[in-house]
Amino acid sequence: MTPTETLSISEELRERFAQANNVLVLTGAGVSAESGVPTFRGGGNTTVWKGMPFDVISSAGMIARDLPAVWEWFNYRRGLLAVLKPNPGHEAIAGWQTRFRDLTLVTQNIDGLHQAAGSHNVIELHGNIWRARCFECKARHHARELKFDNNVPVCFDCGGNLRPDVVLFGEMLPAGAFEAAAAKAHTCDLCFVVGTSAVVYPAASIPEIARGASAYVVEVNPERTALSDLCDEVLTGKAGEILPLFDQ
Ligand code: BJW
Ligand code: ZN
Repeated sequence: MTPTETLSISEELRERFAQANNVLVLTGAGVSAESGVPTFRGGGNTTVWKGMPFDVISSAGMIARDLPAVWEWFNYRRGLLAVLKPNPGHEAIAGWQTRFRDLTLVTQNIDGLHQAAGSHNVIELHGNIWRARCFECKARHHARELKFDNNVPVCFDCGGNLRPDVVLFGEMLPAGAFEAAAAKAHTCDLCFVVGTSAVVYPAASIPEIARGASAYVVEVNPERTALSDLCDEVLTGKAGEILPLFDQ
């Protein structure tokens, strides 16, 4: 099937949006691009850091080999994120919470900008850069409680080494997160896929599940992606420009 590709919202989609009860939104790095967060693929100045591609530095192997380097990388990125604000794309999605009987927001992003825009109960598939967790006792700590210097931060509870509470390549997703998202994908009637290249699994399977369960699937992205052909409609453009149009 070839999806309809438009710069504006079709009448059919406006009607479906007006009638929808159960809506699922899957977001990726592109929804935060207009806030100034670099994407992973297709540009962005953190794609390579100190000569290492992100899938090397953000990998389970690197945690095992060089935890201080992983902390240095994440400290650098927290520094970039600290001054950034949600954009109209995040805000539009947050506004949809009161518009539908059930809105499920599933994000691959670790930046916390959806929550900063007012979204609640966000399913974070890949963790959150503002949290750390203990290797030993598994306790989670907020980054603002931690002292960052050249050493690996340690747990207040047991003194064990901490790591960023994010999901790196080759690691399992947080217990229950994918299952909760997949269950909502099975029952949603409208599914938005916003700002993701849809190449990282299992996140990319969520719209596939929704489509398989007969949901109407809409992509919002300036570029075609691995998922475009599966979608019912592709809205070609920036999330911060397209998503607010639904409220006009
Ligand atoms: C705009 C825009 C604007 C620009 N508006 N849009 C099945 C097949 C093959 C491999 C696998 C498979 N299942 C699992 C795997 C392995 C692997 C995987 O998927 N690999 C593929 C890449 C081949 N998956 C995993 O390892 C996952 N774990 C797992 O499956 O556990 C089970 C297991 C364990 C062990 C062995 C086997 C299985 C974990 C994946 C964790 C991903 N982690 C990262 C890093 C997080 C930490 C960090 O930030 O450093 O998460 S990778 C990176 O990619 C990050 C993102 O969340 C993720 C997705 O990227 P995203 O969001 O799509 O961003 P981009 O940059 O790719 O795309 C941006 C898009 O925005 C573009 O399309 C732009 O056009 C668009 N855009 N401006 C709207 N204004
Ligand atoms: Zn601990």
